[in-house]
Amino acid sequence: MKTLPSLVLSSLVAGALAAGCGCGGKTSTPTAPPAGGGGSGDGGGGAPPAKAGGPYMVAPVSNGGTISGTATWSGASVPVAASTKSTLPGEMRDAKEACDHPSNVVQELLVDAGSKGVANVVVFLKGISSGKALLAPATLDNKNCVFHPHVVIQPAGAAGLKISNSDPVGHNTHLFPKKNEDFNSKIDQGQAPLVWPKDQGEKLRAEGPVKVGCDLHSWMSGWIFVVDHPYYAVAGRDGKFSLTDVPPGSYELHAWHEWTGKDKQWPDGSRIQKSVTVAAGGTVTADLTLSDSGLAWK
Ligand SMILES: [Cu+2]
Repeated sequence: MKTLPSLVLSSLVAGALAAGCGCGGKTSTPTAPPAGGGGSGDGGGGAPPAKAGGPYMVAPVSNGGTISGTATWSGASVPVAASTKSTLPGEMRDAKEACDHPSNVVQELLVDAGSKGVANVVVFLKGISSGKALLAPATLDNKNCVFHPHVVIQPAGAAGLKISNSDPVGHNTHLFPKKNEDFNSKIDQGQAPLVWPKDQGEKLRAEGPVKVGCDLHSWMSGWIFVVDHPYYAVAGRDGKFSLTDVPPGSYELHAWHEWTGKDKQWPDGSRIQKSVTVAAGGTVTADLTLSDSGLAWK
């Protein structure tokens, strides 16, 4: 039932999908790159250098910086009139109602009515080799006949992604990775969580987005984004995001959103990048816009 752009103009709901951004919008432009930039973190009191090309290494970060910003809708108009019935994934009334009325489900593009903040933009550093500890492994839940959260980050080096089912009905979670291991399995009501990759010896190899669907409920749509370190964030309902404890240095900052515009130009969503330099204890602001032309840095 994915007609054109699924979109909801919704008022902010405290706590919902929040990325925990406490950034406050304060901008601090780094004056000069610290010595030993390029992500090795070996200058300015950052993390010690990691072996180039090796796996991510956890190391103490002192005087780390912050990269924060807001993603907002910048199109001439919001592409689709909001449905007053629309709700976020996980906010449906109950599973049966949700499964019986899939048209209520809005997932691909969430724009806040007041601020025009865009939820679910993934922002991450590319190629950072050492720093803070990996975050706790994520869980992708089948909840009220949608995936919750709608976009889930999975660190490549962490234990597998748990896939659970909180619904009183069965699901069949189907992942569509291009490079990582396939996954296609039913998960019954009350069943213990499954894990991707199924073979725990199998590591996720490729960073990037993986489409998720359910073979039993065609409207169910979600994304897993594989990142090989903990420096990532998913924009909350207000479009805000924040990467914290970043070792001082220069990095490639990447941003991704699934929105493909009316013409479906980007099968794997829209992705952009730019260089940023984080000074010791500093804050870099990296605001974004999203429109039918895709993502752009502001
Ligand atoms: Cu399902």
